[in-house]
Amino acid sequence: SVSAESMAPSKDKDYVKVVVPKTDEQRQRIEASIANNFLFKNLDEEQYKDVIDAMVEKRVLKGEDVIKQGGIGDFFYVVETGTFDVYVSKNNDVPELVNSYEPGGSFGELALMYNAPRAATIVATSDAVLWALDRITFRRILMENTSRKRRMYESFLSEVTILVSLEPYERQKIADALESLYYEDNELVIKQGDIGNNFYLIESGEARVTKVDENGIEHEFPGLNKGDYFGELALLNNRPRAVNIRAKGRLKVATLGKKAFVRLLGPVVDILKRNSDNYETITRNVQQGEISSLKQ
Ligand code: 1OR
Repeated sequence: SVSAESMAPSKDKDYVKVVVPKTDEQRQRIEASIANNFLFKNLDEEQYKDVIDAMVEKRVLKGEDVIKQGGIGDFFYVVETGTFDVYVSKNNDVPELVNSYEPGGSFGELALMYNAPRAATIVATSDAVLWALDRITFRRILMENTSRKRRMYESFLSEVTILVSLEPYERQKIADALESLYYEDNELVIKQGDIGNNFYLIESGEARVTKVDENGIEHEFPGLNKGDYFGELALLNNRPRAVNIRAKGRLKVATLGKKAFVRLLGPVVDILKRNSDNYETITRNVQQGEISSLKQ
């Protein structure tokens, strides 16, 4: 159900703000739907209000195509309720299932960002409620941030060994969710025994790895460098942090929260788990006093 649109004048001469009238209840539903979506982070109050003003509620039935591959990009969508499958057909072959979305997810940004045809077909796999944002508002408010972040992390992520098997689009989604943090020399990034909430990639600098054993003796392990990752173990196994990680000199990391880690690194979880088997070998060697050049 698409309600009537009205246009309100704005300070900027180049555009008129889109204002689709809505109830408080609808506003609350939008806010809940975008609360954990990275594309909506870092908006100022006015941008946030403009986005909510412009959104249109769209109800779809199970089996309906919301987006057709090859079509023209008109709206960006956020999922309030329901589920969706994503199909891509290459060279007119039979469409292949490549992705899916749940409540809180969003799709349809590519065609709007790059003035390109729709890259995929999106079909509702249940009855669903979407919030649609028009192309102009999307480009005016959400695009700058999104493309800047994707550009910023693009070359770094393409060099991270653990991520090489991912599709470029999967790395872009990781870029959307990353945040960079700086640590000064010797500052603690991860404390042994703590609960783990984040996963880290080293953007620049080095990190030291130490572990305190049952006798209170701290052992030093081989360090970590640019492109290496850490912090996955506690997230994979729901266990306390296994080691201390400290900055060695100035350290810059890109970090993902636990939810984003689970959602976005699903395709490489097996590799992460396989690599973590090596930790035991490294630990044994270090405890036997053979600090070797072994690295994961
Ligand atoms: P859009 O405007 O092109 C289709 O309309 C949307 O599907 C697209 O924006 C994305 O938001 C979404 N490749 C391209 N688009 C995808 C993909 C995808 N997944 C979701 N969309 N791939 C799947 C990566 C896991 C790559 C397949 C080769």
